[in-house]
Amino acid sequence: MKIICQFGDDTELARLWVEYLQHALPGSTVSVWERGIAAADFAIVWKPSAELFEQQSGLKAVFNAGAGVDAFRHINLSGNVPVFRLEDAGMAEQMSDYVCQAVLHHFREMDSYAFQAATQVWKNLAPRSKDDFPVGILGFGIMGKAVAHSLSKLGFRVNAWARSTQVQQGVTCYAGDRQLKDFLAASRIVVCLLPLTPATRGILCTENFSYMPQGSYIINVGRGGHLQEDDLLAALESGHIAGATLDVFQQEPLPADHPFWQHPKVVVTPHIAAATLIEYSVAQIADKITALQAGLPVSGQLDPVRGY
Ligand code: OXD
Repeated sequence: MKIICQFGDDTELARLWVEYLQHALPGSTVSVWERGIAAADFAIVWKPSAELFEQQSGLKAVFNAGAGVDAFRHINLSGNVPVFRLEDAGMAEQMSDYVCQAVLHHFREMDSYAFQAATQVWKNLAPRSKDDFPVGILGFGIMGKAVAHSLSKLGFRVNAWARSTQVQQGVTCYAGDRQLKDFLAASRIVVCLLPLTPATRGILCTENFSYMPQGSYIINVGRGGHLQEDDLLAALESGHIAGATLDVFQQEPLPADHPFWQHPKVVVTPHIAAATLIEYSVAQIADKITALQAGLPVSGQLDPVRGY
C-alpha cells in the first residue's frame, strides 16, 4: 500500500507526517508527494495542490488533515474518490476551551478592564447576569456539540443553529434559513463554527447582526469567509456589536495594516483555536485506512453537494 502526503508547500511538515504514518502503518510505503512520484493508494493532505490530483488519478481515498474541507472547493477530484475530514481528533476540546475563554472574556468585560488598566483606572463595572447572555452556536457538528456542552457546564444558556433539526439536552435548537432570524434574536453572543460553503459565506453580515440584541458579541472560529469584515467594523462603530473575538480572517496572515489589529473591541488570534494534533490525527487516519482496506464503512466523508 502506497501513501503520499502533501501539506501545501510545507515539506517539513509533510516529512513529519510521513514519519508518524510509517510508524502507524508499518506495512505501507509513505512518501512526501512530489511531481512524477509513483501512483499511490491514499493521500493525506492539507491545502492540497490541483496538480497532485491531476497526476494521482488512481487514489482510493483522500484524508484531509483538518476539520474544514473548504480547500477542496477548487480541486477537480477525479472519479468518485472519497475525501475524509478529521473528526474531533483532539480538536473539540481545544475548541471548547477557546470558545469558553472568549465567551467569558466578553461576558466579564475584560476589554473594558484592559482599557481601564492602560490608564490606571480602578473602577468596578456593574456585574452582569448569565441569564442575559445566551450563547448561540452557528453550526452544530462534533465541535459545536462539544462547545455547547462546555458552555452549559459554565452556566450559560445555549442555542444552536444547523441546516437540519438537531437535538441535544439543554440546548435550544433552531434549523434552516427559516429559523435563523429567531436564533440570532435569542443569542447575545454568536459563535460561528460553520463549515464554509456557498450557503454560509458572508453569514456574519449587517443584516444578520441587526437581528441580534443591541450590545451583542461575535466569536468567529469557522472561516474568514463567514465574516463580512467591513460590516463588523461598522457594527462595532455603531455599538450594536459590542465586541468580537476572531481567530480566522479573509486574508491570513492578517495584514499588518488591518484595522482589527488595533481595534479596542476586537481580540485577534492567528487561527489557533483548534490545531491539528499529529498523534491523534495519524491514529484516526490509520484506523480509517485499515477499515477501508477491510471494506468497512468509514465516517467523516465529504459530501460534495453539501460542501462539507
Ligand atoms: C481545520 C482548521 O479545519 O484548523 O481543522 O482550521
